[in-house]
Amino acid sequence: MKHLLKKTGRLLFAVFVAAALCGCGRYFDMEGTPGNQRADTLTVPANEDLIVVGVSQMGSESVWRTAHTNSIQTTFTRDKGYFLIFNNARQKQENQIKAVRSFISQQVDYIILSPITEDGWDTVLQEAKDAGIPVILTDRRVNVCDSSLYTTWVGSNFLEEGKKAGVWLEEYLQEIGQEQKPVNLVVLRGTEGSTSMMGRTAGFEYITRHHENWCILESVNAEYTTAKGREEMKKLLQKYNDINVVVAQNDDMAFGALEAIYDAGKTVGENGDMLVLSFDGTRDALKMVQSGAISVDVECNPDQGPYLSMIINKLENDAAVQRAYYVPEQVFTTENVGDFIEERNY
Ligand code: GZL
Repeated sequence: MKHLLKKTGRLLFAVFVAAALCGCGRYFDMEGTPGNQRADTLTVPANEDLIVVGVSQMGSESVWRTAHTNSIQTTFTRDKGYFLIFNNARQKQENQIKAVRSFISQQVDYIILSPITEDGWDTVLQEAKDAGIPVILTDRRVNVCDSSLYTTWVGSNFLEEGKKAGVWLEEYLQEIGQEQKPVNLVVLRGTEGSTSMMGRTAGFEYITRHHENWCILESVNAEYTTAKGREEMKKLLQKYNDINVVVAQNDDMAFGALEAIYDAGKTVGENGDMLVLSFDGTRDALKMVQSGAISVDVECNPDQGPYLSMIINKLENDAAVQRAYYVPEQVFTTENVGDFIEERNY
């Protein structure tokens, strides 16, 4: 298998490092990358035929991210034949770049990258390519000049997610006979420059453009966090007294927005002052869909670990892989949420 050849190289590399540092065949995080969730030094027993996978996760900004991390960490385990080197970049691209360089210097077999934003990856991904290490993207995408700098990508169709939220609102307004009435919306956007934010924004706006009576009063960056969602929603409520719909591009921002709405003495839901639309579909949010506080939650599926290991298995056996793998997703409403909430494990 491919990584066996690399393993020999790694062993020689590890012996060299060990000899130099009187270690014992240990892997070092050569950059001392901050936020590394694993020990700075790792030991891959020489007698184990493990596939070494370096994972650069952008951070832990949301419940969804935690579930995404959990899916990866429960997939790439030693009993399944992997040695996982996992790094949490704490929302900083420069930490992700350092982590990727550390993986390259440790000559891992594969690099898995969940890029916080799309731009700024050409140089370090070229270094990975030059080192002969395949890079697999998960969740968000990268904007690079040479698409051969990564092997494939696993994630969601964010444009469709945005459209799904818009279509739900269209159908809801028709059901209550208000499809012609003016609708004032505010948008809490996710991380600037992220694939998910750009896709959801474009998808929702595609639907908005079909309704002259829909007006997006303001769209603000709330960074996918509850704190920023609360802070930005408070400002919007102070600025506008006629908000009909809040589009929160993830559940964490929706939670913060709801706090600000309640603090302002406003109500939400079918008979409230405004509707809250959200994305991700985390368990706590689905409880709010069940209660009507959140009107619709467009699922974003974080369970991408199994797809990533399927891809690595294909690559290990020189099998062809697709350029993209889309995870299955649905839309949760008060009508159907009861069928799914119990099985929600995040
Ligand atoms: C979506 C992912 C987003 C989630 C947020 O794939 O990029 O980032 O919707 C997370 O919860 O922070």
